[in-house]
Amino acid sequence: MLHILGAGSMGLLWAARLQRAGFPTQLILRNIERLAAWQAHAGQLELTDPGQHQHISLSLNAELPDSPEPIRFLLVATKAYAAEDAVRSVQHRLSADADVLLLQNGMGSQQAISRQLPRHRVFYATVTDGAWRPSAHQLIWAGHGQTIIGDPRQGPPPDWLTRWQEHGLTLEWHADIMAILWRKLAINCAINPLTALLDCPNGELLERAHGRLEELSQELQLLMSAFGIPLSLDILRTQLDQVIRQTATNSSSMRQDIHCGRRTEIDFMLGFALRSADQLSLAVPALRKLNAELQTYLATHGLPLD
Ligand code: NAD
Ligand code: KPL
Repeated sequence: MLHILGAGSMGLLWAARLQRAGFPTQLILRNIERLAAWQAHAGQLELTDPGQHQHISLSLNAELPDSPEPIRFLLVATKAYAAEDAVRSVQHRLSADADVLLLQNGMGSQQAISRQLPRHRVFYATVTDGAWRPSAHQLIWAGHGQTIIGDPRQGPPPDWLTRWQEHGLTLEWHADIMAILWRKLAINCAINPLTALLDCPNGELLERAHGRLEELSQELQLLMSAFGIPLSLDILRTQLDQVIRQTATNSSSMRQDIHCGRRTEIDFMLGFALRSADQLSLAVPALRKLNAELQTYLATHGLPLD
């Protein structure tokens, strides 16, 4: 049994993908109200995959964090700011050999959970799929992306990954997941806050924020290099340009969060980058200015600043 903590867009997408591939899943919902609402719909999920012209209906089991069954495998699919508390709520159920897989965007929550679970193997992932929920029981898999999984302690790939791949799940293993997370972080630090501040889709940044993207790329490259992440400025510029072009019509996750009045994951993007720069007394004025502007913007929208 695979336990999935958090039944939002990513949790439901993974539950659906795993269950359809033949792996039984169990959702863990936050409280009795959410469980009752889920069960009132008989646990039904309507999954629409417009790219594949598919509409699938499936039934997913759910339980509460204090359910008695031990957890052998835990997929954490909450937002970054909720992940530590969510894991704490089920920590007592993890069996000694349980593996944990973290899907959170940004950085910081992963390291905190690794510290929280020193005796378990905790895997990190970056995900570029796009999924959203028109309602609690409907999920749109808007874009198929890439999922890269790795072990921050650089251990070997786990057996479950091979089994999942053999059953058709497209997942990649990377021996240096920290480098992958840093690169994704750099891209998120450059794109997300600017699209939020300019209130524009990703593609418009190329015209409207070219100079700022360049300043940010330079600082992010210096920061990564200081943390031993090998990435030349040219490659970072090229990757950033590619992501902006490939996602030109997308609204970044931060812009979407702000539009919906939701807390953003800023603290796990710019916040993490600034704390990392502080650790090494590295000057990053462009990142700092961007963070200050975003804090003001969030405050004017009545949203949490972290
Ligand atoms: P979401 O808000 O849709 O889902 C998070 C779910 O976690 C919610 O249902 C919430 O109720 C639940 N939750 C929070 N605290 C909990 C707790 N203590 N116990 C149980 N459940 C709890 O968020 P999402 O879009 O699924 O994003 C999850 C992560 O994946 C984020 O870090 C996000 O940046 C990343 N991500 C999302 C997408 C996407 O397209 N949605 C793509 C790539 C990466
Ligand atoms: O990951 C993203 C996000 O919006 O969080 C990008 C790559 C910027 C795509 O929108």
